[in-house]
Amino acid sequence: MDLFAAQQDFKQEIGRGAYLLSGYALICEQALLADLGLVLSQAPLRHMRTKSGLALSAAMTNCGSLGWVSDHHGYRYTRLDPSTQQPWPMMPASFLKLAQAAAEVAGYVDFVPDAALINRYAVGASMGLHQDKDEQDLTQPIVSVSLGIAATFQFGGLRRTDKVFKLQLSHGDVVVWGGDARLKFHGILPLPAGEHPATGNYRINLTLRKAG
Ligand code: MD3
Ligand code: FE
Repeated sequence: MDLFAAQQDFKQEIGRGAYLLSGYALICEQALLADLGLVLSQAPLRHMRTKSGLALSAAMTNCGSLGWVSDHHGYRYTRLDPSTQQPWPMMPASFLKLAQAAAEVAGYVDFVPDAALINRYAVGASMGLHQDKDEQDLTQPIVSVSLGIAATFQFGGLRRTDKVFKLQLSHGDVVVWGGDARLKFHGILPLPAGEHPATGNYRINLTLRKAG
């Protein structure tokens, strides 16, 4: 294999507009983890509730100028963290640079995320099939970064009942979701018990979005 082919080998189109960049976050893992710690100290993880009052099983927080929240009113993006009434912490440069580089590798130029949703899964935590459509401009991709214990991701179609395919997302994997993939149903199966040197007994997922 030539060098060019070797360099491209980590990139795999897993659906129209969706690109898995295997291990792409490992180059900046230490910076990501350090910056994540700073964000979590300012905007602690919490279990948000749905409109119907059920707690989401993944603990969540945000950084960037906008943050995704769910409560008895429903889902939306806010400028203030409802638990501190302060602006969400600034988006760390390590998050921004990684997301922009990944988006560009996948063919999405000029991606400027203004929101990073941080999801933390403990053993048994899951995320049911859903679509992400609370963002203003759905032509902008979402970049996801998986850290820690591997999880099984489910990726379906435009209808909840469409057939899903399963994909393992491991520590350091980055996926860019744009084009036709942007509005597809997706979710995470219950996290298996485990331990990872970077995150302990958790899986952490960052999703970088242009929300506003
Ligand atoms: C496909 N998070 O935060 S990341 C979410 O692992 C979310 O925490 C999951 O779904 C997690 O909304 C999955 C992969 C992902 C993220 C956003 C997408 C896949 C997506 C948006 C559109 C299509
Ligand atoms: Fe989602």
